[in-house]
Amino acid sequence: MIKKILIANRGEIAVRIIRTCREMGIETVAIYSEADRLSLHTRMADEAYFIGPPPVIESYLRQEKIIEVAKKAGAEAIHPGYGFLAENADFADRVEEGGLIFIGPTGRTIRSMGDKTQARHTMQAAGVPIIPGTMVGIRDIEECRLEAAKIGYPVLIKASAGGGGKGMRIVYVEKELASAMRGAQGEAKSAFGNPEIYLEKYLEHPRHIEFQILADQYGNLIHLGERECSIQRRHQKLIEESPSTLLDDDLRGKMAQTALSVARACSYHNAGTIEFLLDQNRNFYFLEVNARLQVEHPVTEWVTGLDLVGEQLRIASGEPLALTQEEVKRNGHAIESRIYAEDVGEGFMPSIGTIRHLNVPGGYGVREDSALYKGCEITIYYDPLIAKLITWGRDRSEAIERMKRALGEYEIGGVETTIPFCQFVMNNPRFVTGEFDTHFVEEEFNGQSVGIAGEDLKETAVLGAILFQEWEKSKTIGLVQGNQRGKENRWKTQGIMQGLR
Ligand code: MV4
Repeated sequence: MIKKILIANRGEIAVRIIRTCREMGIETVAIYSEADRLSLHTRMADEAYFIGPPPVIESYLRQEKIIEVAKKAGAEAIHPGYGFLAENADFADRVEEGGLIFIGPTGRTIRSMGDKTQARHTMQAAGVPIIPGTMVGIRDIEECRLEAAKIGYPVLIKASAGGGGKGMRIVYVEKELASAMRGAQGEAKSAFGNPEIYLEKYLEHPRHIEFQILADQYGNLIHLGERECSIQRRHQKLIEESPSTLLDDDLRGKMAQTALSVARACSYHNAGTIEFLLDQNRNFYFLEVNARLQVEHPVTEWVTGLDLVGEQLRIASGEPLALTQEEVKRNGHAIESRIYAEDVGEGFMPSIGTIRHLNVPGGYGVREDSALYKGCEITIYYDPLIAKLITWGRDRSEAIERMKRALGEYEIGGVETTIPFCQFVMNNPRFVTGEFDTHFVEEEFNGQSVGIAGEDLKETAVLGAILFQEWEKSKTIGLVQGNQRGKENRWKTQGIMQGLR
């Protein structure tokens, strides 16, 4: 077993990885930027090395520097977490060339899945269903017209080097095709350095469901079931859960076998995620491979009882999978609420500041993964995801009720957060009945609950005055939040406080 690893990341995921390492007796090496001198990951690791100024390009993305630190510290492996260098094929190669273990799949696997037209070919050859569309990149508008007519409108223009939604254009009628094509090519060139695009049939109301897989270096593969990730806004996931309300055992079984075929087809090892889109007739199509540990991995951990970071470390150490598919048992239901430092009332604008007040929920069936502490700074330099709140229930409705309870306990003072948005979702009838798709947020949420109107105005004014007094006394925004008269008043309260400030 690996004895010492460097964690090439920060925030909640670095803390998450350190925790498992400690349990397994693996020594940890943190790296930190100027902005993270006092951060939790810096303090929790056994050793920590300064790597540069706050901007990621000068710190967490410095490949050679990070590898040099790993060697100097005597680490045998590098865990990239998610984001930053996690899916950088060149980094994975460089780590291995430096005689270290990259905790993830090979650079070759990452590269082959990064090219979307190549991935479509590989998957088609493996008998995996892909969304109808072109199998090669498209260069000129005539070819584009021809192919779009063959596929049938609406079509979606995607970047060959893309992923995550960048450079995509929906086209409903032929006359919009030429300008959309030019736009997509320009965006693809500036975002990925490669202007190549291709076409797919546009699925109008898809659900986004992904399968977690584990694969060792000896060709053994298992799946750990699915995660439903349709509750998102502009490609930023907001709520995830497992299992999905849409799948029955038959469809789950078919998708799982397909996910394993995908992993085999790209010689995948370590923990990975296979993304699918499902159309309104529950036809499923391969979308992408995520060659990393994902933000939402805790929901899978909770329903399977497995520690995914532990499994990653064992696989990277060269151990064969310790369990067979038959030994994977799924139990109950888990939901994750992503807490971003964003102002929901201001179009999810990032909110920065010092955490002045913090009360973290707990109790039966509640897990909180974060790197928050009272006094920590939320800056503009890094991702606004500051915490993940996960609840478990024997069934979905118990997990939802527990999530409502936990969100109501959560007090974060000093920055605006998406807690009120998560509360909105937990109370939304379409979410509760499971009748939603990837358009849920744009259709159901328009920031309405943040405002104050009509009947509520008088009560709110009184409440605001009381709260203002409390605020003056305490001089902390956090105590004001703590004094709410019930969770339904929370947004009104925040609206008032904003007005008063
Ligand atoms: C699609 C699609 C509809 N039809 N492809 C968005 C991210 C990128 N990985 C692929 N994405 C989509 N591809 C076809 N042919 C809709 C999306 C999409 C989406 C997918 C998953 C989760 C959220 C999404 C939000 C908007 C669009």
